[in-house]
Amino acid sequence: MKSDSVHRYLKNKVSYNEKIHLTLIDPDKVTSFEELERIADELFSAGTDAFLVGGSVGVSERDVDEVVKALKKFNLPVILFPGNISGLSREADALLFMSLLNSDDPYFIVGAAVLGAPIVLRYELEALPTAYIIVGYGGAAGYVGRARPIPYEKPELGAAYVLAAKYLGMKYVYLEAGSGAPEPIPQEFIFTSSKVKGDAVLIVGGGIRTPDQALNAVKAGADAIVTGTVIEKNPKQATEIVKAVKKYSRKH
Ligand code: 1GP
Repeated sequence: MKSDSVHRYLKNKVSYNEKIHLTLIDPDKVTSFEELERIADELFSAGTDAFLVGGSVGVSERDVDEVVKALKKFNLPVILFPGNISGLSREADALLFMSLLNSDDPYFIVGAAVLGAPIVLRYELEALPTAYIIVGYGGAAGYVGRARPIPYEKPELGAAYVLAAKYLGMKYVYLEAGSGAPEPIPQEFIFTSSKVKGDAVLIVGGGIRTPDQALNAVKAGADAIVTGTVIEKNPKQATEIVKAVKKYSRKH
């Protein structure tokens, strides 16, 4: 999978109005590979569309390699979601090639991308150009990335970032509340962003713990939702979220 096939795979789903579920695995949180494969198998059977692999803290390239190799067995795209250049792996299919648009630090806006780009070329990874926008709580991603998170009460500010991302030619926009956010991004915020996103794929994550919260996000206009923490804390519930998203897709 070394051309634009992951992008085509995801865009094809969006074009049929299918909502995408992305399973996020943080290599720093993996304690047992047997357990990882068991949970990944359940999520695969429930219909998750792809795996994201990444984290903000404590992730080495070797850790990422091992997790990616374990997930490749499922015949789904494995997409890197790197917190830094140590989050790259030649074993993956693609990566969210990100600019953290609302960081105050040029390193996270473009510096890490510059350092990582030659590695992406050498590893022949498919780059998915992604505007990463941190909202509300922000979590470790917001703290490490020196973001100024956009308040949940300011959807118009979020929409201005999304519009800027569109004009910059970003194909993906990721609204991130931060891993373990106490509350997911409100519907009005997602809706306002979805109205201006154009052809970009709108990814929403952070704090989604229940099927209802996942459905709220897709009903408000998210093309894809990400769940991470709930997979670690309550894999059964995570499976229910995947089923709910895929069932909604079939009905709409
Ligand atoms: C974090 O958006 C992801 O980068 C997922 O967040 O861990 O809260 O599901 P959760």
